Amino acid sequence: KGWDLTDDGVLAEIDAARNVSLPKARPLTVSEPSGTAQPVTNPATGEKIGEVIEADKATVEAALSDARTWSAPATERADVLRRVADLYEANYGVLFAILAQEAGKSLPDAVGEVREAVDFLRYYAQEGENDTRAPRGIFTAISPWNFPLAIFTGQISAALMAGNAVLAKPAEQTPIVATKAVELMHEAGVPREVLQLLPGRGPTVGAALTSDPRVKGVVFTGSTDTAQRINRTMAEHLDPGTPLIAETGGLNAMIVDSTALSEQAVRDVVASAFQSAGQRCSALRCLYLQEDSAPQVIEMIKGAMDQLTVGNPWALSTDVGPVIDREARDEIAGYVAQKANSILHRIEAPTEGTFVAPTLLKVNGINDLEREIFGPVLHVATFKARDLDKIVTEINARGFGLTFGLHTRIDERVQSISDAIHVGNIYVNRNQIGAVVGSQPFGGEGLSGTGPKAGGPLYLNRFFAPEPGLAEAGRFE
Ligand code: TXE
Repeated sequence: KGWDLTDDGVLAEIDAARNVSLPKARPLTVSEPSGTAQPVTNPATGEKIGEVIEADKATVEAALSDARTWSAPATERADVLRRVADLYEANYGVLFAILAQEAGKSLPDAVGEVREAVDFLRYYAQEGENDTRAPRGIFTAISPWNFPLAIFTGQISAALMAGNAVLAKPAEQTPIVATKAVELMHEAGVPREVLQLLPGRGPTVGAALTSDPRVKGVVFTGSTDTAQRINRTMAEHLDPGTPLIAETGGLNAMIVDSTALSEQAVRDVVASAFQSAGQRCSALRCLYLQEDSAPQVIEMIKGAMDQLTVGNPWALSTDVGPVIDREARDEIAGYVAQKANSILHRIEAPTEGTFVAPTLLKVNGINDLEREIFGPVLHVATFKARDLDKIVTEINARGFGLTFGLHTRIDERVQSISDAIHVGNIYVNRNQIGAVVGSQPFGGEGLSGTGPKAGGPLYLNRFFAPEPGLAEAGRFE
């Protein structure tokens, strides 16, 4: 089921949700929780929209000792997850409202996010309902703010489907949607001792949940740096062989040669680089254009950027909402200011709130990108046909392997570049955007993650206790 943003009923529901009071974010644990209150703000306006009680040490400790694996048969667990999916669908208005206000999601992005969360629930339910393997035990699930419902739900539903006890720590910025989601999971029948929510900071709650020897697995999505830190913590404190399933950042490239259909390529470039204000790990960061067609394609990209509306995520006319918080805005703005001499194009953005103007920067290649800039900034380089192999080598050598896009009408080129490039997801002549649960599993290689790909048939495997005699895959390096 989709939500058609031109349908009057859907619009009325969304309109009504504008005024609902948002749930108070708090630990949802077996024992009575305690902790300190922190404000939650709307990135578009800077206004306080609510509060979160962040779990303290005692609450984390109690959650660890109260946690129990899910003894219900797999078919029953699957039914409960399907009921969660139904509840998400029934509550879409309030979920959109939270996503817009807490995470700055535009309405089309919010639609996509709820859709993806529902798909994860139904997909893992179907994949796992006949599986008789045993769970590992307590699984920690640590999620980012950029898909605070979809990734959060995907991690938890996979761990639950395998029968694990789950301790979920959402990102600091997005505890409200996490609280709503876990309330719905409990309402659907996930026992409280099987799933507990522990909002709080990475270095405190996150660190505690990845260093306690009672934890038998960690599923993480976030930055590469944090994954590496968690990997070290786990190596020091947890049983050898405890899996870390990590999905991390990227430096994603696309090659557009002179045979490409330029209208289509430009549409895909602009969508990938600027949708969700560039805050997707799959987003295009470095575009390579073949020299002879580059000037024309760059003009077309500028024209398409001029059509984008940056602003209030709740307005249907908005294409690009705010970035997540002031810190992110200042970091991205500082980066662009440093590169002022390389700006090819930049459009208008509101000055109030945490908006960042979509920006096009000239570079020589991916090696000019010092790090992943998680915002609406696209880098563009040009190349000569004879240098294609060199570019592929250059992209591979950066070590990130998340997404890669290619626009060309030369079949042999599709084949040779797809064979040579080391990434988890390749997009040929289409939009370089994330996952499609079930049909396009998503995940990276190298510095971009450990696999297995989320939303794919292998994903559940590592959530189960290993079969005797089978070697465990390594950790994130
Ligand atoms: O990450 P952070 P962010 C990536 C994306 C970008 C990042 C954005 O590319 O790099 O995620 O998310 C917790 N011990 N992807 O800025 O800071 C922290 O509290 C334990 C990739 O939020 O790494 C939060 O809950 N936990 C992607 C979570 O880690 C700690 C899809 C992530 O925070 C911790 C989406 C610690 N010491 C985003 N420190 C993909 N590849 O699929 C922090 N945390």
